[in-house]
Amino acid sequence: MALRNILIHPDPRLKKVATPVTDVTDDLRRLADDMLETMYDAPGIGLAAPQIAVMQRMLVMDCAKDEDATPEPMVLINPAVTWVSEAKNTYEEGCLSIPEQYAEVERPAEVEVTWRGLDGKDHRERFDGLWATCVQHEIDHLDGKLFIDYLGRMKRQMITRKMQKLKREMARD
Ligand code: K1U
Ligand code: ZN
Repeated sequence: MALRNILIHPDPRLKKVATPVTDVTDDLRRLADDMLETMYDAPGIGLAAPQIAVMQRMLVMDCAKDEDATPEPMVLINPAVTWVSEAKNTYEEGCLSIPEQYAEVERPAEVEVTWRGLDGKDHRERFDGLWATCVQHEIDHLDGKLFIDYLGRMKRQMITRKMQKLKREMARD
């Protein structure tokens, strides 16, 4: 297993639509392991493959409540939202590609998602609470969308400028 570098916004790769996965291979299983290790190390509750510059439709997440809870890692290949609730939920979201910036985003409170698992089988599940917020945030990454795209132009520009400054500082160090 290996830690991967997480891309920081703005980066053109974070704006691209990722490509469907065709086969569940050992390479893909190794990529999933790396993604989970990178997510837990960050730390985060989700990570999408484009965030580590792999333009494939795969995401990992673990929204198990507290630090002492048993880990509940999930790997979703080619996920698709098949149903959304009318009820909405607002959550203060963060993003590992936009460090230390948080903003309230309103999304459907419940979603049904289908995906292929690492077992090669098709899965279908309804998510609510933080799991619902997280899976929508991660699927957005696969479609080149960031949580700041839900904000007004001024707020989005302010965050983008902060990230440009952060990247300049990181490049200097
Ligand atoms: O996709 C990502 O960038 C990961 C992101 C997922 C996410 C967070 C909040 C709402 C929706 C989706 C994160 O994990 S940011 C870090 C974070 O939320 C967190 C970190 C440590 C403990 C608990 C949460
Ligand atoms: Zn994110």
